[in-house]
Amino acid sequence: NKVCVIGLGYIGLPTASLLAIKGFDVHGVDVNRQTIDLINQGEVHIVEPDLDIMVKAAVQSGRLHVSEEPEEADVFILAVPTPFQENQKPDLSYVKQAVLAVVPYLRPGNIVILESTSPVGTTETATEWLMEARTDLSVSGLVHQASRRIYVAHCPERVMPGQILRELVENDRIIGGIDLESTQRAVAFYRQFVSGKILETNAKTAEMAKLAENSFRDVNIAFANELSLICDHLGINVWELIRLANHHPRVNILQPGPGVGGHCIAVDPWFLVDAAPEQAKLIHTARVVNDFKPGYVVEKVAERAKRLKSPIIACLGLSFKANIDDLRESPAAAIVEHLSKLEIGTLLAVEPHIRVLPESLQQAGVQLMEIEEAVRKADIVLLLVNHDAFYPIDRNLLQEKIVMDTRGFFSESPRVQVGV
Ligand code: SAJ
Repeated sequence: NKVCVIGLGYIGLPTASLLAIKGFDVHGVDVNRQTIDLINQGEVHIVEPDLDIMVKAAVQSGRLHVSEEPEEADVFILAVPTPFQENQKPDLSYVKQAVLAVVPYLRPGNIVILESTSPVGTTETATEWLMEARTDLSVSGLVHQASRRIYVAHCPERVMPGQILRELVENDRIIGGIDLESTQRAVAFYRQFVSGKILETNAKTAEMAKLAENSFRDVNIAFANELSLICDHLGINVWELIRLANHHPRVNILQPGPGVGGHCIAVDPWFLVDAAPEQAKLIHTARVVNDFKPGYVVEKVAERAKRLKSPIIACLGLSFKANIDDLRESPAAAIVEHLSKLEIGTLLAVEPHIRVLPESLQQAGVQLMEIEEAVRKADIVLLLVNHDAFYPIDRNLLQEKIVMDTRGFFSESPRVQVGV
């Protein structure tokens, strides 16, 4: 079986190397020349545990080769970006580019699988693009068309960054074909390397399932964030409140934070708001609540800083969530950048997972520092990311500091400014 994977990002590259390791002949395609050269040397451009070992093994086995052009294959997997800028339309240009790139190589019997998180209906639209370009092929179920038949399906990803390779194999997978035969052919393909359950449905439901999963999480995070705003208003420690409420056997309130980052949870709900603006009210409001938090944190810190003469503020954590080095779409990084523009004091940044500050923070005069030194120097300690690496910090150092904790990280310590 030969597989052509279009898009070698944090889904495409792990998928391509896993398939090669499992014995498939894999051809990977990307538009980025540097990515291609790196992979051909067995290196990776993505921070993901064990991925470099997998890619090196896959390339050395001779079963993974990558270039800028697709090749003929039995299965084509499209794993390209589907960016969505709030208040705009979903950007399907990368999907269209990938579909048109594979068009010349399609043969009867091929399966085309869209793995990118997409607005409901994208897989059907992509099928129309294919049919317009290749009138010699057919997606009709009629018997006399069997010899020209190709199959199209959607199979969304739900891997957790940091555990991608394990989850790719173990997670249950939803497979939605544009018709029953497409579903069944795609299912037969995934059964060859997925140990999780294979769940069959149609393409639109598969697209919707991914959006529902991440919107579910965003709404639940918004509920926690709204509780943090209410508790600040009422003078209640929200961390204590949630800990107590979660003792209810059927209550599981998530954790408030300084905002929702990453390019999944903060993005996918917008696909639903865009598709059903009149109906997706709770999902839309959750986005508004979550996107309100960064500005709220900046306002609270500025309020406290203004009461001090030229304060030093130690900002603990810049990444979008704990124990990773990804600063893309990170509320923590956005908060630090916003604070630097207010010029309310000296900003020290502590981020154990990076070596160099992003250009924007360097230019804003923010200094990257080890946690002990930053906390000693600071008047205000602002905890933005609950990195495990912050646990050892001596709590006595915090006694005479103003601690603003957006994650309930120090919540067991007394004298902690609640909420935020
Ligand atoms: N967050 C909170 N409070 C919480 C949980 C998360 O503030 O209680 C924040 C995090 O700090 C982060 C953001 O939300 O800024 C997203 O965090 P996340 O833990 O959801 O991490 P992601 O975005 O890396 O992973 C999610 C997962 N989806 C679900 O849990 C439904 C993952 O399984 C998906 O594969 C991934 O999105 C994706 O690729 O869609």
